[in-house]
Amino acid sequence: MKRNGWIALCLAPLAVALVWMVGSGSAGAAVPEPWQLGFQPAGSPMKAMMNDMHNLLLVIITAISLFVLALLLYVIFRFSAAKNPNPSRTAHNTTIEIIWTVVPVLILIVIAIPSFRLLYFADKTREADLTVKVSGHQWYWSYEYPDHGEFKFDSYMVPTNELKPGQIRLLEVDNRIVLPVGQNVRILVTAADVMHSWFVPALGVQMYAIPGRTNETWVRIDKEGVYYGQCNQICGVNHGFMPIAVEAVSRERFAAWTEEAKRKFADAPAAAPAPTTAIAATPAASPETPGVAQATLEPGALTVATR
Ligand SMILES: [Cu+2]
Repeated sequence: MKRNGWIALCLAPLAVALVWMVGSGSAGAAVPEPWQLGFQPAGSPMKAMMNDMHNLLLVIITAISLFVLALLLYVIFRFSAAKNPNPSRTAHNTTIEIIWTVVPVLILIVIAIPSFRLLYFADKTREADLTVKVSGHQWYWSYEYPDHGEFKFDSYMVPTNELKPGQIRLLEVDNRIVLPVGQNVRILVTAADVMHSWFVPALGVQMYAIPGRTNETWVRIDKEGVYYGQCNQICGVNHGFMPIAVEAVSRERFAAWTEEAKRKFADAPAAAPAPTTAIAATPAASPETPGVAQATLEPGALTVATR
């Protein structure tokens, strides 16, 4: 085979990988698909940057792997005992040592610059148009809109036997989190019981939900649609059954939805059970018990006021 033939043979897997990757990324909605290879289409600038980062790394990794493979093959054949009966006694070569030190450093710099840019871009938004609070529970999510009347609601998975036509098994929820497109949404993430993680792949958002701590992330959704995600921190027996459905709508529809939601969820308080510590620590706090008017659990101290 001529030299050109060898080069073509070496580059073929790279070309196949690129075509596969680009082809798989451009089809379908923001849901996982059977036999999917590559990411879901980007629904936010953050995810688009992540795709670019991934594509850059894939090219670099493939090039390095092919280069090392070619070197190995060359050494195996060219310097076999049969072909090279009198081995060289060379132990040092300053030029090649400088090259194999400097080139990897340059490669790491090429990777580090977009990587840090992406990390800081994804970290938080300085100008948030609105804030939503996400709380993880065993095993559902609850969402709060402090900028729109502080209404709050829970979001449970729709069980398989209650799915309506068109709903996606294990991903559809009873109450979707609704967000406006084209606006910077600050997302505060916490948990009520154990660690969870709020993960919506097409939006490039993944944030740990940790009890007693509020983590911050943000998103700006490019176009309307439904973006599905899941809890991706193993959080107990129903970890696989607390999906996330983000419905991105226009600003007008979002304004209308918040008005409607304010009324809908006003008289439907969150169904979450009260924290067990509070119940256990204040057994005498019920209004029926005479003599004990109030019991409040403060951090570190139990104060009981008697009449
Ligand atoms: Cu979870």
